[in-house]
Amino acid sequence: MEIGILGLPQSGKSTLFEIMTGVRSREMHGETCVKGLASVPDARFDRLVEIFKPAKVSPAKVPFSDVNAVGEKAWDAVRQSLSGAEGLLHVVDAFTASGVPEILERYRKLEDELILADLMIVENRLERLAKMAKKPMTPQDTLHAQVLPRLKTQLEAGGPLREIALSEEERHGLRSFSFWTIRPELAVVNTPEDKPSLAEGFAAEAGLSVPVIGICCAVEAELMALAPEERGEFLESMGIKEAAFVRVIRESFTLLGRMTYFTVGEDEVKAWVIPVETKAPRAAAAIHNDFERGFIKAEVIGYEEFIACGGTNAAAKAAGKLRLEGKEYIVQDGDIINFRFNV
Ligand SMILES: Nc1nc2c(ncn2[C@@H]2O[C@H](COP(=O)(O)OP(=O)(O)OP(=O)(O)O)[C@@H](O)[C@H]2O)c(=O)[nH]1
Ligand SMILES: [Mg+2]
Repeated sequence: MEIGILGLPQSGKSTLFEIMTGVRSREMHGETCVKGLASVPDARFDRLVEIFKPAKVSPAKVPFSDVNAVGEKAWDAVRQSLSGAEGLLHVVDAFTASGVPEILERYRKLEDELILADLMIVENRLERLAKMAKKPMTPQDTLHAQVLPRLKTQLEAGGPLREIALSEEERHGLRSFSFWTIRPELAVVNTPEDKPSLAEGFAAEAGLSVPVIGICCAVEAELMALAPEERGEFLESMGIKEAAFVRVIRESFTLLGRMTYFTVGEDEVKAWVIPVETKAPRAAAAIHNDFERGFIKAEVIGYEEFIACGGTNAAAKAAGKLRLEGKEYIVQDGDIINFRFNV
């Protein structure tokens, strides 16, 4: 699981990356691809930390990648560095734009390049398939021959591949292409300080099928340069309830279809990241592979319920709210779990 940051040159990619991860990518000269982890903000997690006061605090993390590439080979470097990224964060410079039309133009410029890059891959593959028409086809070839013309039509019409309905099998068969536009995307509009409304203007005009978040990176970089205890006051003085980068991280996390469950105790409170719809033994494997093999039961209580019955393990147990779940249980977002296993 990883999110790649994309955008035209000087759009604020590294600034946003630093705000979210604390890693100073702009100062890492010579490193093409810089990786960093952003903690996923979660009020439930913070509350659990308050309750248990653990020795160790481990929030959920999302890895982001920022690419430092200039010159002729920049595009190749970006492609290579981000080939493994599951999702994309497309940063658009609105802080030097004259208005919504120019922001749209900038967004389209990169989006069209991505569409073109995908189209070239599709055309190459279709050409090769046409040449081997008389040879026996593998199941993979057959799948490509069936699906790729549909993708070609979409790309030629200027549409991203993520808008096409694909079966799980088709999606799997297309994985090796690492298409840009098949991956989930979040558009981030980097607005000028005095015109945050440009982001809504852009979202309304663009009519995209991807989520759009507005952020003023300059202001939020200032915020993060402050000591943590001064940040609340700064936000208040700006009339902001929550920093926008927090929403960017949270939305990125959701974009990849991930959720969290918690393990709690005095030694550690930890948020574990798993795909939605994960069954209990698989969820246990996030902690340790042995937990999946030796899975017996999961002791589960939902976060809300845990808080409602007093916010302690003893109270939850006394109220009979701890459920014992088996192998088929699908873990829910916010579950507090204690696995019973045998290895
Ligand atoms: N006024 C203003 N300037 C910004 C904002 N965000 C970034 N900048 C400035 O724009 C310049 C480029 O920012 P970067 O974060 O390095 O942009 P980038 O997309 O990583 O640039 P490249 O990696 O060179 O493509 C820097 O001088 C930033 O200080 C913003 O919200 N407002
Ligand atoms: Mg940069």
